[in-house]
Amino acid sequence: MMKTQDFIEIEEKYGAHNYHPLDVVIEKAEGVWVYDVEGKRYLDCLSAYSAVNQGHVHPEILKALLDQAKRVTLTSRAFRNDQLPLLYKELSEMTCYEMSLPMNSGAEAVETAVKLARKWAYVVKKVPRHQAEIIVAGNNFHGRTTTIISFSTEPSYRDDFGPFTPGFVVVDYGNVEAVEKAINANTAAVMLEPIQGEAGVIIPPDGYLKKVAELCKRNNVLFVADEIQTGLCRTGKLFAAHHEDVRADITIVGKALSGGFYPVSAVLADMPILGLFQPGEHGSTFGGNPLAAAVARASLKVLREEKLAERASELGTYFLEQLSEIPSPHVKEVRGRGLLIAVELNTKARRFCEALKERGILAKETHDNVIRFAPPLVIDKETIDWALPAIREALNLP
Ligand code: IF1
Repeated sequence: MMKTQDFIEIEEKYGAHNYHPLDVVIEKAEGVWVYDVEGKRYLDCLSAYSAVNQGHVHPEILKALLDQAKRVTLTSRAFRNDQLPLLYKELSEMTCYEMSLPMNSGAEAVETAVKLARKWAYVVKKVPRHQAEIIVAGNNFHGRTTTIISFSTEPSYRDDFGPFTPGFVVVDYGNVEAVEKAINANTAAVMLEPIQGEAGVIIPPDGYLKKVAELCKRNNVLFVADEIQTGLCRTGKLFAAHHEDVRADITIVGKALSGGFYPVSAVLADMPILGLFQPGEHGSTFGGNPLAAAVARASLKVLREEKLAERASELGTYFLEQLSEIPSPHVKEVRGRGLLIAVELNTKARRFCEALKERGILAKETHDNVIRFAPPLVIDKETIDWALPAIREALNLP
């Protein structure tokens, strides 16, 4: 029988070392729980970075996947399929955007939004060709492609991978005046995460998103919200921008669009913007395939039917309150919205994540000193109450 250490040795020997995972080897999962190869159970407090908002292996999404896999999985977009139109319609009804464009990974959807904003700038705003600028925020995370890392401010994501794609302007996150100063006649878009996930669950000052959206409107600039991590109920609303009553011109979704079964992402916008793409200008072999569309339809249905936004809001408020009350010499700040919660420490977080793992809770540090608590949205109060004493113990290591 292969044990944890055997799997780790094989992985380290044959796999690229672009990650430093916790040493737990998961073999199955259900709801909020994952199980390792030794049979130990853990509460998943990462949810695959918010991809499994619906909980692991949700039975209804599983059924949709299996049913569709038996019929047809891939047609390419050279032919039509009977699932994609229904996904388009259901996405539109749920998100109130007129149209969408399906891709696979989050990074691909961000790339798609960048191309779309540029095309809009040239065709509609009449920016001189190849002069369009997109304003982004410092400490952003939008993915790993060469264009996206071109405007990353994290040296390890960027420095060894140039030359970079031009056309991006970085301003401080949370500062409206900085955006205002950066806007010029060539500005196509401002692209932001409504809450910066990877930067450590950074919530911008109240009114920031609203003011930036208004600024964009006044200056004929598109407001693009990357809701890949914050969207689809994670923060207690369908989109995190809704906390400030903002409707972005373009919203990007991914991760939980498939409930973790399969990479499915999409760009959402109205006809005057998304209608600009002409046949041949953009595409993907797997984007919008019938298996992806069936899985996405089921994933959206679960978000609606299980009222996961309300659940994230209620349980997130409770979890945040309880975490804030944990006395610990190491905690600097507890912050969050819905079930996207961060505990910022005044010391390195890794050993606390190891201690949590020993106590049956999987959480991952981000940026050295932040622990993220983002369980699947199907978690209940009893499970949070079960976790709290273990978290309290771990946060009080010497
Ligand atoms: C990794 C972080 C989270 C995202 C936003 C686009 C993407 C992501 C707002 C790209 C992806 C993931 C990627 C994953 C770790 C993870 C992450 F810590 F790196 F930043 F979630 F917090 N926009 N985030 O959060 O989506 O192409 O990966 O589907 O290791 O890169 P993708």
